Amino acid sequence: MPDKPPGPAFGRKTLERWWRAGPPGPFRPGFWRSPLRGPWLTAVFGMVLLVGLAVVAITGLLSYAAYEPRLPGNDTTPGKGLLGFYLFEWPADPAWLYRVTQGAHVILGLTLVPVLLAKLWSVIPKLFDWPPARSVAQAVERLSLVLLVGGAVFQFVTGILNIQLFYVFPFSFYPAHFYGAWIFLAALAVHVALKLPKAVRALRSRDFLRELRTGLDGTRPEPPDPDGLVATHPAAPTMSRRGLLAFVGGGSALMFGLSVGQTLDGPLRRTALLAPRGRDYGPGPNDFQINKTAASLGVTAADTGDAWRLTVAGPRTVVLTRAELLAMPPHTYALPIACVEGWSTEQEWTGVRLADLAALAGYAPGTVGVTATSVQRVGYFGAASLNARQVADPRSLLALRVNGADLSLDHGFPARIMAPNLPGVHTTKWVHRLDFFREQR
Ligand SMILES: Nc1nc2c(c(=O)[nH]1)N[C@H]1C(S)=C(S)[C@@H](COP(=O)(O)O)O[C@H]1N2
Ligand SMILES: [Mo]
Repeated sequence: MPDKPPGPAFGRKTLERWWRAGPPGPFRPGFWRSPLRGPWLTAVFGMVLLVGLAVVAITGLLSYAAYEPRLPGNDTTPGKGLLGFYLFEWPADPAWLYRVTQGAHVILGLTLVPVLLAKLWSVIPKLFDWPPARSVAQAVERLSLVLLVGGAVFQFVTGILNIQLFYVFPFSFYPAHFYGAWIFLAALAVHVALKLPKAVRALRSRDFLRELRTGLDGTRPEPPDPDGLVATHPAAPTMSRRGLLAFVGGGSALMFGLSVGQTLDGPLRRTALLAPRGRDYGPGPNDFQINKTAASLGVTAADTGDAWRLTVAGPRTVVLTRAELLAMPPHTYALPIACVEGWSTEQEWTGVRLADLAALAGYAPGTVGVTATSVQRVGYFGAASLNARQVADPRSLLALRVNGADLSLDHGFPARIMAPNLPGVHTTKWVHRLDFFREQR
């Protein structure tokens, strides 16, 4: 008969031990055993991400400028405050610019997904650093990492959901992705400031080309590092660094190869297996990608039939039938629809110059912007404004025809906006009102 009952299996002693050594599992240094983790590997992924994300960030911010949020009806982020500091008058030339910047934003973003995952994998032991905070400085740094990783994941997830599913959020994509970008960029700036010297040193610690020549046999862990990325009890390697880099690079190449086709017209478009707008619709003049169908937005034949009129408003207000528009001087230009989702397609549009319509409304072109309003009553993108430069460009049209045929209902019959270097979202379909306004800047 023992004189003392046995103590509880899980008591103060255990807790004390956990506090010193960390709870069992991933918090213990011996848990992470990949012999490939180390400062050099993390720095390689980090540098690729740094350069790639810089391009994604710049093209993303340009996309916001292309939206011309200062014009009536365009701003989805009224609370942006100083964050709009860099906005400038978006040019109409070159016509393909937004096609390239937004295509690069989306396709490069997709291409970086494997690199982002590899980078997170390479630093995962740090997530379980124990104790949670050794000093105030370290606590602040770890909190900034929450914003960095959380921000990156949020931006990639909202971006990818948007291009795959077209605005499925309980909140609007634009403000979420815009504010998320600034939070992420702020956290990234802090991270780069703190880590860049270390990353540069780590990169210099190994010869990249030599690493590419080293197979599994020669693969050894990096020397122990103060940050604890290198495993304290490394397992035997099952893959060389070269193999890992090839795996991640191959993943990126696959993402790129399966999405770049959405910006190419012609047979290569069908290679965009990862892109919902990668398919081929047929040879007809109206057989190209449709963002939102007329039916999905409740646009009916009654809205767009014989009773349809275009109201052109300025100092003079003019009401025109489609026949009257067709009687005005027609102009034809090949211009791309370049969607914020990254897909784009060039088609040949015929219609009336916006500058001619501005003149009808009593304005000298070059000084006025225009708000185009659709007959659409539900959903987003029923109205958008173009700046004065866009209105004045001779290629800016109220398009009535495409590829030699009347616009189909889904492509915006009776009339839609089509202009050079204009984000697709502002090529308003089923236009029934044009309000010209003097631009105040
Ligand atoms: N009225 C209206 N116009 C619209 C839209 C819309 O939802 N409603 N979608 C826009 C978007 S996001 C794009 S990319 C283009 C696509 O044009 P398409 O459907 O003819 O390809 O139309 C634009 N015009
Ligand atoms: Mo779009």
